[in-house]
Amino acid sequence: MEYNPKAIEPKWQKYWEEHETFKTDVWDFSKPKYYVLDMFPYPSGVGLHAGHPEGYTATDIVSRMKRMQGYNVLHPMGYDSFGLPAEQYAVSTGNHPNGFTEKNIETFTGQLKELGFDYDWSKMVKTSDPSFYHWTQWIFKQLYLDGYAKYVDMPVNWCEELGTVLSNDEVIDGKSERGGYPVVRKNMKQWVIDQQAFAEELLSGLDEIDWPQSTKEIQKNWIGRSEGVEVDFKIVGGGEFSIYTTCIETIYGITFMVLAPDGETVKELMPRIENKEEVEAYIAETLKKTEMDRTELNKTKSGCELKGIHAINPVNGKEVPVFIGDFVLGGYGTGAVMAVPSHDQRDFEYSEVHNIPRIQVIDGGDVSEHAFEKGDYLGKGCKLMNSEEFNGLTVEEAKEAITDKLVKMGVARRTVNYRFREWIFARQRYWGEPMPIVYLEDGSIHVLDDDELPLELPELEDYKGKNGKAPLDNATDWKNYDHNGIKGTRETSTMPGSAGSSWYYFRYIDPDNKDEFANQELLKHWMPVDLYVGGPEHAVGHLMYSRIWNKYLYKKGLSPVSEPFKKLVHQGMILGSNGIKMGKRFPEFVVNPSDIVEKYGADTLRLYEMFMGALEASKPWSDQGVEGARRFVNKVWNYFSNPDNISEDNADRLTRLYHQSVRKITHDFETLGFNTAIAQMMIFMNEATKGTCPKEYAEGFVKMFSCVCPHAGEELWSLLGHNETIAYEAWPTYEEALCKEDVIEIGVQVNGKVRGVVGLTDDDTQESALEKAKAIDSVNKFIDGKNVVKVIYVKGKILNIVVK
Ligand code: ANZ
Repeated sequence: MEYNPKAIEPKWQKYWEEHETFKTDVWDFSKPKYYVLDMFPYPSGVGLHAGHPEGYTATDIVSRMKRMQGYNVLHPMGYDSFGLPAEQYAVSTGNHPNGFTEKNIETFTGQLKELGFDYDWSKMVKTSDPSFYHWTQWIFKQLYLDGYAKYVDMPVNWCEELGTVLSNDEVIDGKSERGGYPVVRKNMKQWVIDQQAFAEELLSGLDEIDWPQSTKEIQKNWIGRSEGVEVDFKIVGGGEFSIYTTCIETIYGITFMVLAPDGETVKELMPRIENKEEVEAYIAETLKKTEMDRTELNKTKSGCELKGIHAINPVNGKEVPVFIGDFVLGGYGTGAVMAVPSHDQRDFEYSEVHNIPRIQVIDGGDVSEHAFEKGDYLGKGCKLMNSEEFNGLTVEEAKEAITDKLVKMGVARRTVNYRFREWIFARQRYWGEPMPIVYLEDGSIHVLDDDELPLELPELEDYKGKNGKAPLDNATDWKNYDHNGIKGTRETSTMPGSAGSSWYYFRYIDPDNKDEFANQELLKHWMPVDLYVGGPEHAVGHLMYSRIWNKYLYKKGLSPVSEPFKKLVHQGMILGSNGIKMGKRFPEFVVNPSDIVEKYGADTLRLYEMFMGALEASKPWSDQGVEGARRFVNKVWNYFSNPDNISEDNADRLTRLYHQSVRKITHDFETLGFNTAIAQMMIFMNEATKGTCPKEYAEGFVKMFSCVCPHAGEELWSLLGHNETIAYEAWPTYEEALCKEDVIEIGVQVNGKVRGVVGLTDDDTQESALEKAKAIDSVNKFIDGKNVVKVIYVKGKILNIVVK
């Protein structure tokens, strides 16, 4: 019988749909649970790309295996359906973005179904659906009531011409990326979420989860915890300011101070500054730069002195000049630094440009060419110099001693700082969740009652914001709030793209719940997610925000787990056949999964993407590879669809290989090593096709194969005489004893004389045979301490080791 994916693939997709094969009864607690999650796609206008099926096939294989192993599996799919492309479509056509979004969702769903994934579509969520964003708004409301969501004055990148706040990467050299209009830093009222409140738990939680080490590192760096000291410096002639330092041991090396140009201290000092004009011009320059531009290490250290201003070093009363420089950020620490050019490279460069002397205070390095920094001296036993009573102490001792002294003097405090700031939680966009917030006439904030949620997006005539206002500002009626005698104006910005995806994994468990975001008993049973697969590009965005929302809900007793995703795996990128990233810049390399399905079938595409290489690795697309995958599916099909190849006999030449294959494939599926699992299937097939295969092994093989190629798997299963789906059949088992290779004993010679006997199997190579021989004392006696110059190994016959 000819293998014909065009016939069997739609047939089984229809069967699964009609029989609700993959519908999960979440209330069935009789079996252990397994929750497999994919990062849900943004339903763009171009449909799936070749990268999507990669991660989705990986989770599909695992969820199919777990189901056969007796787990109650939840494997849902949905859409992250708020976002900019739909909004741009609405602006340019005047049509509501929902129509565009729904059409794309339909295309995506069709494509995903065509690939044979075992999703429970009854659990589907869409973040732009009011029944979903009802609860996004509700959780935001709780964050606000508990003081984690705040409305604060914040420095932002403001573009007057575009009338909007821009993110750092939308600004290039002080101009907007789009249009090249000037951008300035200015303070604006913003909705933010206080991430720092969760910093310690976010850090310690990393130890609880099975995530790639690199992703944990990225999160750790993003949080950027540092322990240091805040020290007050008096200004000659009155006033003071504080600095934050992580290197208090260098305090005797201060030769100047630097203030953030956009900070408060400079403003206060302005009347006393002698070179006001120069200072004001520099401040104006700074406001045009983004933080990214300002902190780049290789930038020249610009700035100017505040003439007439001197600060007093509290340890020795020494007066030092005060500068401003844009490498000091207003929003970090205290917005001021003590500059130690001998031990900080940025300060070193600044001192070169501005002709400031240097004092070395840590011994053991040369400071004439560049700074001798903490990375070079910490933990090396380096001692202090030029530091009065602290001379001779190690850096570590001095840190403590100097801090103690300053704290006792009442001019310093030990503090912890985090590099990540508030999460800006509002955008001047239409296609996002409306904020459940109203501003009353007296300026106070009113949050909507629960029965006013969801607050739905109004239809607009024009989806473009006017005069620098948010698009929702056009909705005059909607904006005016008058409810139960309370009058005010609604917040017109919407939540950022990452809001819905920060909690969607809860909603899949109970997507139709009208009374709460999900039933607590269900959450207790189903959380955490056992396996989460998605791209590494989400390391700090989505994967951090999800952990923050979960931490909050956990604290509040609404999430049963301290971490939402137990195990995380990133799939690698699928590159163009020339090894270049597929995508916008190289449209000729974009592979549309539907084209491959049309030509070869979904099972071939699935097998190919899993066989390309390790899941986590980036790998180039290869058309020959797809052909090869198709040949293998054909081979499996041709062999098992022919009843002449199936025997009733069980004592068979295939026994050992079958048991080894079950062991290896099970292990590899568990550890997401799909390429090696498929390689083992190939080894098995090569052997099997030399003769007949016992029915038991045929069935076991087809079960494993069906996880990768579910349509062919189901069809072969029915040809083997079954009339129900393979999806709930018991996973094949193996016996360790039957996996063992036959051992043959052979004599080991050293320089021609037999010195012992070693047991070797067919699998042993010259190297492994030598290793095993060395483990025998009577043999090793003659090898130890000598050079092995030659090894002669003839399988099953001789092992001769020549030593000198
Ligand atoms: C004196 C000093 C001497 C420093 C030395 C370093 C080396 P992390 O680890 O990132 O927290 N700093 C403090 N506030 C700053 C601001 N607003 N903008 C730019 N830099 C700032 O780094 C803390 C160090 O960064 C602090 O320690 C301070 O420089 C600088 F040999 O103080 B240090």
